[in-house]
Amino acid sequence: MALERTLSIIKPDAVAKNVIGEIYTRFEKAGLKIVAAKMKHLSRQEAEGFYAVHRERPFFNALVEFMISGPVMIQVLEGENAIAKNRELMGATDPKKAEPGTIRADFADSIDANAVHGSDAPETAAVEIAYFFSTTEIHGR
Ligand code: RTP
Ligand code: MG
Repeated sequence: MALERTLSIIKPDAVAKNVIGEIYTRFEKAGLKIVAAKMKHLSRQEAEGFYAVHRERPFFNALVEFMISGPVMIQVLEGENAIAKNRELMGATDPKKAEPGTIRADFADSIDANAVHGSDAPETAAVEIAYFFSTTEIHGR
């Protein structure tokens, strides 16, 4: 297994629910290290750019509106197999389909307000990390 980095976002619904710490604990207990972090209220332009791959999808506008509805907590997670490990911790996109004990099963209310984002592949992880962090802001191995 390779040491990887992935981009994680705690979305506005979970920040509003005051569960940043509980979600961080899950990352840490799973062996994922938080090597960069910032809280940010995304502008519309930032949210649209971040989710540009979904621009043509019917849910794009709702997704952007939701992502700018309040502050988010953005972090880089580092660890063995970090991308897949984080996706496992997150659970399925639709919380109704998420495995019990996953972040989305426990904290998400709907497919739109689904608590967390996580990169889905090494290529997207690299792009998404660079979207929010400069190399000097990342304190990994
Ligand atoms: P994310 O990118 O946020 O980590 O979520 P994901 O990979 O599990 O899901 P993705 O397919 O990348 O979709 C991005 C976000 O768009 C919203 N979505 N809504 N109404 C719908 O059918 C629908 N499908 C996706 C979700 O909030 C999803 O997290
Ligand atoms: Mg995705």
